Amino acid sequence: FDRLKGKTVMVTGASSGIGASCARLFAEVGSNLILTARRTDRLAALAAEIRSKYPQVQVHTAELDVRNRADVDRVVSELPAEFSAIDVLVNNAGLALGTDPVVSVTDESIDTVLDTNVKGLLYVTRAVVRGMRARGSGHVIMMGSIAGLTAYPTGSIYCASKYAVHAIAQSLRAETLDVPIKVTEINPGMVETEFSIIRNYGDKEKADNVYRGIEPMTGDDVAEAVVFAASRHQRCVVSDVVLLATGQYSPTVAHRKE
Ligand code: NDP
Ligand code: 8X3
Repeated sequence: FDRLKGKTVMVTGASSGIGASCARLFAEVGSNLILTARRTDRLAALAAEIRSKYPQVQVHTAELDVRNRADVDRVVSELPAEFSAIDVLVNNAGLALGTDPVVSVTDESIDTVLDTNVKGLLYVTRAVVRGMRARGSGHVIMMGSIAGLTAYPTGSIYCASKYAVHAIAQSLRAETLDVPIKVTEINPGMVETEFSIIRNYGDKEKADNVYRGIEPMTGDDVAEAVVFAASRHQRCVVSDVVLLATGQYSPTVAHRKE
């Protein structure tokens, strides 16, 4: 992982789960970090933890709601000089809201999930790739999902958002071959983070039920794949990674121990 030492890595949604795990693992391999999310208290605590453990790692935190187009452009354009050349963007911020069938899907779910997972991801990608293109290199890592490969009942909006991530990744890859910019999609299955708590509006019992009888992956498992992809030789692109919990086949098929 020596190739990542001294590189500048931006992680969206770094305040929790997979994003926070990515931040910790990139720090471990010596990358400097731009950590963004809405919950700045969480970012500050994570930055303090990383600085004390890895004093050589530079960390910049910024409050950022990826749905706010103007804020995305401002945060990227106003980065301190030492962080302005982003080598790796981890487009991780995202969520699902609710488990409703199409006929009763809520306005809140439609707007929040598509605004965050699709439009927000595009705003951040656009703002960062402009600089990568100008500098002649870069790597964009998209947090997709197996929900972006197989749609399932009660998943319509979330699945649609992750199918869109897959499409954006493919378009971006084809558009940036000449630079070249690397584009990687990471598509995890079950990962125990705050994802299911948020999806189920804080209902811990429903969230726990998602992982009933199976050992889900952790954010660290996903971070290992992200750092692996980011650390390949310049001649090699990890284009797609699918990660499943052991015993899981698809979003809806898993062997559960009773
Ligand atoms: P968490 O809920 O633990 O983390 C989600 C992160 O996204 C938080 O840091 C949150 O930060 C951030 N976020 C949410 N909305 C916004 C927003 N509008 N602007 C900026 N940041 C935002 O879940 P995960 O770590 O599991 O999720 C990370 C990614 O992984 C998501 O894209 C998710 O779809 C994907 N994924 C998750 C899987 C799982 O099973 N857990 C499986 C496959 C993919 P804050 O609230 O502070 O803004
Ligand atoms: C989260 C995985 O299968 O719960 O992206 O939709 S799933």
